[in-house]
Amino acid sequence: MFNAADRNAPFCLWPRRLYSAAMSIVLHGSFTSPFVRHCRVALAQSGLHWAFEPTSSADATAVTPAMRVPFLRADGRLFTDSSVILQYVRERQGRRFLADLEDAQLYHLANAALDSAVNLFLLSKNDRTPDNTPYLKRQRDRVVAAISALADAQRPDDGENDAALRIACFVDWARYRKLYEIEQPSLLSSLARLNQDDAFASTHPSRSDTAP
Ligand SMILES: N[C@@H](CCC(=O)N[C@@H](CS)C(=O)NCC(=O)O)C(=O)O
Repeated sequence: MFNAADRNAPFCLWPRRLYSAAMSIVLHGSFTSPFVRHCRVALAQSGLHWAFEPTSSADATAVTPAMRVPFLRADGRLFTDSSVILQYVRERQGRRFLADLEDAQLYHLANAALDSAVNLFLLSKNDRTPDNTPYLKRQRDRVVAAISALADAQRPDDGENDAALRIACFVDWARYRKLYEIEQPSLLSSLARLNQDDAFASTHPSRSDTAP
């Protein structure tokens, strides 16, 4: 657990009961999940007082009916999907989550691809692959088609734009897991720009060294 009141805050180890009482916003999730990463970035950008509690999807089972990470406890409420967590954070910032139709289209396309890619990744651990399960071929085709469409699309470069962030979280995770060849210059240059923001760079899936 660490205090993440601002993006540069050092990690500090508080006894759990003190920390739970002091924090009214606690994000639960893993260090590698791209959905969790997007929420961590938005919270770091928000200036809100919040904390991160490393939580596995297995641990989420007893807490959230979605049985996944991330989930967020905030103001006595439980939010069980990254999209609604982002909406909560942006509204607390006085901003709209996904300001227009173009942003919504890009965000949801990247999200559809990310959902498929994560499912493929998890199923591959049980030897379910596109080669032995026809529906998974369709899932893989969706990921590949979406990567191509996202590479061709005009994307906002604003580091707090949730369409740009969702695409970047997807691309960085897929590269980290070595799942897809993503070499399109438009996607890589956008990723490089977002990496200039410490909130994004410090949450790379390899950075579980930040775990307390
Ligand atoms: N739509 C969800 C997707 C979350 C998700 O797929 N999380 C993965 C980790 S990256 C998970 O917890 N999977 C466990 C499972 O599906 O049982 C969101 O945006 O929060």
